[in-house]
Amino acid sequence: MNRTSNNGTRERLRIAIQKSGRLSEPARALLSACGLAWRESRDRLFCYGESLPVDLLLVRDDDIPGLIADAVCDLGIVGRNVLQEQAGERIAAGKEQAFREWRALGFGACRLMLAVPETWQWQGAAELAGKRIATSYPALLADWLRAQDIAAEIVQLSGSVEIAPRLGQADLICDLVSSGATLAANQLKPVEMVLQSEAVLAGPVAVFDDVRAELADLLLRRLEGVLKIREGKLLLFQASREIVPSLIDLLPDADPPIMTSIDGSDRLALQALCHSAVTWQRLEDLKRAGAAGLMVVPVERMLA
Ligand code: PRT
Ligand code: ZN
Repeated sequence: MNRTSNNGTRERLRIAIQKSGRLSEPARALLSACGLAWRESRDRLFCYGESLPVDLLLVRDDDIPGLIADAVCDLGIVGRNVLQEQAGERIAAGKEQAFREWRALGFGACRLMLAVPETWQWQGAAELAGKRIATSYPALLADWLRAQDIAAEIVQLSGSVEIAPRLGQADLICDLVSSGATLAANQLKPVEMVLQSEAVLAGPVAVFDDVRAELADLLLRRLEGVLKIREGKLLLFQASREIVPSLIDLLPDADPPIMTSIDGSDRLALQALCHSAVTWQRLEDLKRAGAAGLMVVPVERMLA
């Protein structure tokens, strides 16, 4: 499975993704949207790329940065929280950086938050001095505390961080939050944000110097196209030339429209790529401002 050419370079790109968990399905869906397809092996740990020489390795998310550092994998899809925590651990251990974030991927959003018991009348970060904070992210928390110039005790736990205050293991916690339901169920409230996270494409610090460079470039370009149009819609409409500037003001998140004169007249046909949902409200506003023949068209693919 590890195809190497005679001079030792790899001819296929290998991407590590989470085997099962919050990021596994969206990661596969995103790569599929980039035109990748695989043949699954029976053990379901390795998927051989059929449409392109890009294979998948299905692993635990925490293993992904290390697999990149050891060059077992070329790229990985992992939470920024995991990537930055392990980067912090490497710094603390005096190791050089071996991976970095290549691109944010727009899913798996969450925040690493400090959360305190609901009864705590929170006054600000200065209150943390001397307190015990339970977390699975000691390196990120230590960095944040250092930046705030606060000396607090970090209690490292591998799971169920949210019950630590009730068990008397800590005064507060530092954990990932998405909906906030887990905090509320444990009578905790979020007070300070340590990191804004989402799934990212991670890769080595240095660029590839063999065929993987081209494959990685191709993948990045396709990702760019897929992510750019995810929410995007093409808006088609007609308007007379003099009102076009006021219509463009109503489309703040659209690319500059392409305009074509209809029969050489002052009437223009316009097409604008909008980067967020085009709501009924927005269409009605455009119509009121003089646009006609409004049509919203989904975009399937884009290559800049
Ligand atoms: O088995 P493996 O080690 O691969 O998986 P895992 O259990 O370590 O990871 P998984 O699947 O739980 O999470 C993978 C990644 O998803 C994380 O590293 C984050 O980048 C991202 N992510 C997004 C989250 C959440 N949202 C999230 N809410 N990861 C964890 N949570 C947990 C959080 O720790 C807390 O327990 O969900 C709970 C809070 O959720 P809310 O909605 O109640 O606020
Ligand atoms: Zn994990």
